[in-house]
Amino acid sequence: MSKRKNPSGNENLNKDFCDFLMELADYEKNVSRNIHKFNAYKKAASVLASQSKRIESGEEAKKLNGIGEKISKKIDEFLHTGKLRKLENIHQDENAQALSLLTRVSGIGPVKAADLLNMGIKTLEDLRNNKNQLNHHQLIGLKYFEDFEKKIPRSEIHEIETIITSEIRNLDPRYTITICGSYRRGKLESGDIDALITHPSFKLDNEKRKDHNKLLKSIVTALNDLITDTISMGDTKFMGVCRLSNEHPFRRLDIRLIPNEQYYCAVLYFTGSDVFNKEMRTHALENGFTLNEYSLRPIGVTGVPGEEVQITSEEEIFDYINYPYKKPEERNM
Ligand code: 8DG
Ligand code: CA
Ligand code: CA
Repeated sequence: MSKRKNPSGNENLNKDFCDFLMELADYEKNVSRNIHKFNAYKKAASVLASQSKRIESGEEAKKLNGIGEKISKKIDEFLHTGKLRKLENIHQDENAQALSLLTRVSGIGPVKAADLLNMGIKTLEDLRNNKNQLNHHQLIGLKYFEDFEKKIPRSEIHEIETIITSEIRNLDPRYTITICGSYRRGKLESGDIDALITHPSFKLDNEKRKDHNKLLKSIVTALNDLITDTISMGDTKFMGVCRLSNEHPFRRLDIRLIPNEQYYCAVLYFTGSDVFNKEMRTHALENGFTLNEYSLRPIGVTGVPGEEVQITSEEEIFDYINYPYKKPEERNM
């Protein structure tokens, strides 16, 4: 794992707090299925990671945006005892451990994991013995479980980016290709590869829209040497598996074909981080705009979103909502 850096590029001095908060966040997502607590823990971890000083007490932490009474108490407990009773209990809880393991399989979410657990399926071996319970995505997740857990070094994504770009430009030099996600934020390692593609003729209101699934098909075909498995193939979204060479692990690859008008909102969204996206959406709302992965729209006096704003760069989105521009590397929250 790369060290979490705060925005000034320094090492994260609160990493031990962030680690336990992220473990609690995962627990809330996968076991309790409490999305509010999940978000609260992630937000708290993000705020602590962005501090340029070591936080010395719960009281000090509580002054930070996004840290309340409960989390500040956990920080005190951790500072005083070096551990958390809540996490100790979770570690002792067999069912919680099973749910955490099952949700590590690509395609198995918290609900599916709970179903499997109810059937007595708790381990990878149980999954291998009950393949009839799994869909195509989950079977691929199981098949490549070990490889999908491995982080992808930046240099490897760069090589994959070079191949994708040259193969697609071979089809048509007017394609624009952006690898988003943590790679675009400058991370040294990523969990998967998020490729976004657009083309000047790929417009929202194009009459020939129904032909566009052929575009994505031809792109995936052109990447035949790289792509090893298809998880799902829609008109605009490919989910699959790729491998640089026999010496490399199998990697998760998503390719999205985005209408031209929506490209920069999509690039912004899929660059993340998700905590950054949330903050930016909140800021947009405070400035009278609604922002999502498709568009930026002003909110009228009646509270109804108006026509989408025409956007031709990421910077424009920041400008419209009066938010100082942040380079992708500054969006690691
Ligand atoms: P990683 O793959 O290295 O683990 O990190 P990542 O690239 O930041 O995460 P990701 O799960 O691949 O998602 C890519 C971006 O998509 C993320 O940075 C922000 C955006 N995004 C959200 N919410 C969600 C969501 O619920 N699911 C997914 N897949 N992406 C989301 O803002
Ligand atoms: Ca990613
Ligand atoms: Ca992804």
